[in-house]
Amino acid sequence: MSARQALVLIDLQNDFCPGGALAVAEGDATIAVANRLAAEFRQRGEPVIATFDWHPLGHGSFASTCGNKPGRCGELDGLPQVWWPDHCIQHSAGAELHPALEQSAITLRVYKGENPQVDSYSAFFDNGRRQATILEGWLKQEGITSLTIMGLATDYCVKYSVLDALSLGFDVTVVAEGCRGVNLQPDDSAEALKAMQNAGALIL
Ligand code: VGL
Ligand code: ZN
Repeated sequence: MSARQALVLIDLQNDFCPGGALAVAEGDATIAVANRLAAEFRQRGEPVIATFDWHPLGHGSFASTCGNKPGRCGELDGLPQVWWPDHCIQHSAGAELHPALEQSAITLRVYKGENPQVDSYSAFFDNGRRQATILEGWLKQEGITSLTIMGLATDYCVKYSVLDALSLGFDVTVVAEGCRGVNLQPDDSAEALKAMQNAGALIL
């Protein structure tokens, strides 16, 4: 049997798009790429997975929770932490998928970042790798060995999802055209793509 494939769309939510709480430059430029790829995957009967950054009010990664400045770094649960503006609050408009994303193509929704004590960039594990999402178990159960990954943001959730997927043994292709980064430092996205490639991802 040939490798079963899935498309993983990372955090294509309003808060990461222009006008959102943690807006990524051109974040909305990823939506057309996602729609095109999702249609191709569905046509072949392959699943399309959408992840959600899904924080409770007062999440520990929010600068506002502990009186920090957004964009600065500190420590959360013993791990280095960037302080973010409040974003992707569960059930808020900012946490919804971008309205132009074709939602009928989505097979599985994966939520992360619900534990207020720890941030969770990867679609597979929290940043301390203490708790897993449903994603790995679901992919194994479906016999999927190969992932195409794109979304927001290149230098955080895409990067850590890709590195975890590789470490779990999946073949990973990253569609760079479908990714945009936060770029707290101007080269962060380019460096993230390099790190994913060095770890074994194919960058398209
Ligand atoms: C993300 C920062 C904080 C992301 C999520 O989706 O890349 N970045 N939370
Ligand atoms: Zn977040």
